[in-house]
Amino acid sequence: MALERTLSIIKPDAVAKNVIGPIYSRFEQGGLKIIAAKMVQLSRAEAEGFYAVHRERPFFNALVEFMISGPVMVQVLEGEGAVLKNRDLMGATNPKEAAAGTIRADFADSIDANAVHGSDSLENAAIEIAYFFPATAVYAGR
Ligand code: RTP
Ligand code: MG
Repeated sequence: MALERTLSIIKPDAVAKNVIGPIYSRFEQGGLKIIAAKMVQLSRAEAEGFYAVHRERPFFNALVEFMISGPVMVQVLEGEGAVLKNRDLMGATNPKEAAAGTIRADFADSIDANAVHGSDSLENAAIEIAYFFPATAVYAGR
């Protein structure tokens, strides 16, 4: 497996629930290193741009409204096979279907308020990291 980077977002529901710390522990216990992070309040345009691939989906407006409903915590995670590893730690999109012990099983309320976002491919990870972080903002001094 290769060393990869992926983009993670702790969504407004989980920030409001005060569970950034426990979610960060899941990443770290899963072997992922947080190499950049910032808390941001997304504008509507930023949320729409970030989720542009879903523009035609019926849930798009609800997704954007939710993502701008409060601050989010955005981070770059690095580790062996980080993209899939993070998706495994997150669990299924719908928390009702998420495996026990996953972030969504433990911290998400619904398919809309589902605690975390994670890049779904290495290609999208590079696009999403660049969307939020200039290269100089990512810690590279391992
Ligand atoms: P994410 O992008 O946030 O990491 O979530 P995901 O890959 O697991 O799911 P994705 O298919 O990319 O969908 C993005 C977000 O849209 C909401 N969604 N709602 N009502 C629905 O059928 C539905 N499907 C997706 C979820 O909040 C999902 O995280
Ligand atoms: Mg997705």
